[in-house]
Amino acid sequence: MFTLALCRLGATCRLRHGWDRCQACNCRGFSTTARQGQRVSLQEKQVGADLEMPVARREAETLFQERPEPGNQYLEDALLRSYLEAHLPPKVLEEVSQELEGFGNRLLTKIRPLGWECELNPPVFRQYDAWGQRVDHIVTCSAWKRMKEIAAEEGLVAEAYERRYSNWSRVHQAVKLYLFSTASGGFNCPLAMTDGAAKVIESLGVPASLKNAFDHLTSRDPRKFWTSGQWMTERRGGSDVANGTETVARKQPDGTYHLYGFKWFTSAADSDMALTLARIEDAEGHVKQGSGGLSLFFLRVRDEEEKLNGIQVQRLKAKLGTRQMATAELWLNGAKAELISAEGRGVASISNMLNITRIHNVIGAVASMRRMISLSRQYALKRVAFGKLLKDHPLHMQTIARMEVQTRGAFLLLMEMARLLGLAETNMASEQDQLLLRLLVPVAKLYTGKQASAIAIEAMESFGGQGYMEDTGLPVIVRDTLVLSIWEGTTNVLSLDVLRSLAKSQGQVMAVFFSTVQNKLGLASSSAELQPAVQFVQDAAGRLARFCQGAASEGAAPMELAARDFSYSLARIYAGALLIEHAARPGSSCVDVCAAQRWCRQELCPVAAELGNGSYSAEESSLDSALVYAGSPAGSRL
Ligand code: UCC
Repeated sequence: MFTLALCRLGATCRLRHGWDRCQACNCRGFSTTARQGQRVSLQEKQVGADLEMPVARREAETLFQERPEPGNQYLEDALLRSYLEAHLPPKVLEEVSQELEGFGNRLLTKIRPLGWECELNPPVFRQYDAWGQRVDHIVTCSAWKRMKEIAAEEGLVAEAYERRYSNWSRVHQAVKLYLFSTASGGFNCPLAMTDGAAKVIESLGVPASLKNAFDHLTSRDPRKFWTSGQWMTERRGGSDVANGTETVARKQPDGTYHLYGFKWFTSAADSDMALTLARIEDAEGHVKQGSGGLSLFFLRVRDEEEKLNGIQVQRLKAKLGTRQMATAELWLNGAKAELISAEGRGVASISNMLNITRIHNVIGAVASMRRMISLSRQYALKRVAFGKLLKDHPLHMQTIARMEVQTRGAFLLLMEMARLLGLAETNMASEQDQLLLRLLVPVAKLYTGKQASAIAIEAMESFGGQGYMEDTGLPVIVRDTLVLSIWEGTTNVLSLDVLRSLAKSQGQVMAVFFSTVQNKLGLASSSAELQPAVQFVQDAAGRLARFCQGAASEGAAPMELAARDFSYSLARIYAGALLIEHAARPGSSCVDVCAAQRWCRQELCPVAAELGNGSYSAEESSLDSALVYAGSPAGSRL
C-alpha cells in the first residue's frame, strides 16, 4: 500500500517535473543506503507477485515502472569516500566529510530541483522594451539566480582561494564541484570561467586595479559574488584563436582601451565581467597578426547603472545542450576594458584560465558518468525484464560494470590533477609535479570528454526506451555531456596541446611521466593479485617509451598524426597506475582490485599498436584523404 501510494505521487510529479524534480518533492527525506537496501529486497519479493497479478489490474496502475532514485551522492560514492580517506589528513577528512554529507543532502533536497527548474526555464533574449528602446536583456529564471547565490554560499570558487585546507583545498573544491555538477542546471559553466578568471588575476599577483574583481569572484557573500565570462571564440576560429581573433583594442587617453569586434560564442553571457583577447592598434591603426598580436583584457559587462558596457547582444545561440545557460553572440562596440597582460602575451596569459576551465571540464565529465551510472544501477534494482530484475541479468551487469571501471579511472585522473594543482598553489609542488600537471590537464580533458559522451549514451541505453524520453531527465544529461569533448578545446586541439607541453619542456615531461608511473606501480609490489595489472602497465609504458624514442627521430608530421593515440596512451597508462595505487593501499577492497585489473586489460598503449599498423606513415595519411573524399567531386582532385 505504502509503495503504491509513493508510486502514484511519483507519477504525478514526474509528469510535471521529471525524475529529479520528483525525487525532491516526494517527501521521503534522504534515502540511506540501508533503507534503500530494505526497499530493494522488498522489491525483489514483489517481482514474482507482480507477475502473478491479473493483467487488467496491472493496466489500471498509474505507474508501470519505478523511477531510479539515488540518495545522498556523497554517501553513495564509495570511490570518492575511499579516495578522501586514503589521502586527506585525519582532521581535514573529518571536517570535509561532514561538510560533504551536508552538501549531499542539500543537493538532493534543494539544489537538484532548482537545476531542473533551470532546464525547464531556459534564458530568453529580450532585445527591445515595450517602448522600442534597445535593452538587450538576457532574462534568466529565478532558479538560475538562486544557483548563483548557492554557489557563493557553498564557496564553490572561494574554497580554492581561501586555502583553508592548504594544499588539499583544491581537492575539496573539486569534490564539491563534482557533486554539484549534474545538479547545477548548467551553473557549473559560469563557475568554471569564474574560477579561471580568479586564477588569472591571482597569477598576475592581484594587481590593485583587479583587487575588487578578485574579491567579488572569490566571495562567499551571495550579494557580492560575481561570475566571469571567457570570451575567446570569434567567427574565424574557436580553436585557432591566434589567427581567428579580429577584435581590436584602441587605447584611450586615460590608459584604458575600447574594444571593437564580434564574439561568436560567449557562454554564461549574463556574467558580471569577462576576460577577452584583442589586438592593440598602434597609432596608425595597424595591428599585429598571429599569437604575438594578442593581449588579454578585463572588462565589466554592465556599468553601475546596469547599462551594457559598449556591448550589443546579437542573439542567443540555439544549442544542442547546456540550454539552461545563455550563450550569446556579442558585438563589442567600444567596450571599455583594461589591459591585464603584457602586450602580445594574451594567449600565454589566458592559458591560466584555460587550464582551470579544462579541469572543470573533467569534473563535469566524471560527474556525468557517475550520475548516469547511479541512475542506471538504481534502475537495475527496480526494473523487471524476462522475469527477473535487471540486476540479475549478467550481461546487463557486465555493461554497467564496464562503465564503472571507466568512471573510476577518470575519477582518479581528476583527483590527481586537483591534488597537483593544490600543491602548485601552495608552493609545495616540485618542478616535476608542475610538469606533470601541465601534461595531465589536456590529457585528462580530452580523454574524459570522450569517455563521458560514450558512457552517457551507453547508460541511457540501459534504460531501454525510457532513457530516450525527455521527461525522465536522462536526455538532458546526455545533451549536456556531449559538449564536453568540444568546448575548452576539441580532442584534436588538446592532443596538439599535449605535444606543446612536450616541446616546451624539451621532453622532460615524459621522463617525469614514466618515473611517476613506476613509483605508483612500486606501491603494489607486495600484492600478488595486482601483479598482472602491474605487468600490463609496465609493458605499455615500455612500448610508449620506445615509441617516444622512435618519434624523436621522425619529425613533427608523424608525431602530429599520432597525437590523439599518443594522448590516449598517456591517459590509459596513467589511470592504470592510479587505479593500481588505489587498490594497493592498506584497507582497499576487492572492488578496487577488480577495477584496476579490468582497466589494465584494455589496450593501454594504442599509439604503439597503431604505429605497428603503419597508421602514421605519409602513405597512410594520403589514403585517409582518399577514403574521406571517395566519390565526392573533391576526391578526383586529390
Ligand atoms: O570559451 C569557451 C567556452 C566557455 C565555456 C566553458 C565552460 C567550461 C565548463 C566546464 C564545466 C562542465 S570555449 C573556448 C575554448 N577555446 C579554446 O580552448 C582554445 C583552443 N585552442 C587552443 O588551445 C590553442 O592550442 C591555442 C589557442 C592555445 C593556440 O594558441 P597559439 O598562440 O597558436 O599557441 P602557442 O603559440 O603555442 O602558445 C602561445 C603561448 C606559449 O607560451 P610561450 O610563448 O611562453 O612559449 C604557450 O606555451 O601560450 C602558451 N600556452 C600554454 N601554456 C598555450 N597553451 C597553453 C596551456 N594550455 N598551458 C600553458
